[in-house]
Amino acid sequence: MAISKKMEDAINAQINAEFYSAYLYLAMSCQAADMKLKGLANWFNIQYQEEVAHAMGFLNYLNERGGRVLLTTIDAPPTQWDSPVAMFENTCEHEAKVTAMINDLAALAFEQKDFAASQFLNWYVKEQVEEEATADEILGELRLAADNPSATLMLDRELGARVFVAPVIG
Ligand code: OFO
Repeated sequence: MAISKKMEDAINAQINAEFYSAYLYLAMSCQAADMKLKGLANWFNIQYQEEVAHAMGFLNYLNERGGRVLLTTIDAPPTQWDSPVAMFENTCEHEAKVTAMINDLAALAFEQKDFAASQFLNWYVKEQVEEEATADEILGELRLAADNPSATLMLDRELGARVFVAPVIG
């Protein structure tokens, strides 16, 4: 079944949103590096790589379904956050928005009886649960450590242990 124009447009918008996510986390990674928080910089750098993988997952899927990928302008992310806590508050807000977009895509697939797209989107639905839970957990830990430099440093070490594992999408 050929992909509908509406689904094609929605996936193209999602490709742009995932690349924006990548850009946002790369900006956070750079500020963290500037603050000498190496672990935090590492964590956001890996998040950036994951977002590129998410974008590529949609891009490859649209190609596979015979749709036309259209790459559009990526908005500039903010360049400054007041603290690591502010970065994760922004991350949580942003991921909630992305979840809403993925849910809209899943609803569209369902409405159009595009079960292939539904199956493909399931991966992203589950991934968003994990994305939101992880960001929320780190935000909680950072809030607890906020006024304690040694706790912040310990947390930074933990965040430095994250490694990139290319996701198998779909
Ligand atoms: Fe692609 O999951 Fe975050 O934005």
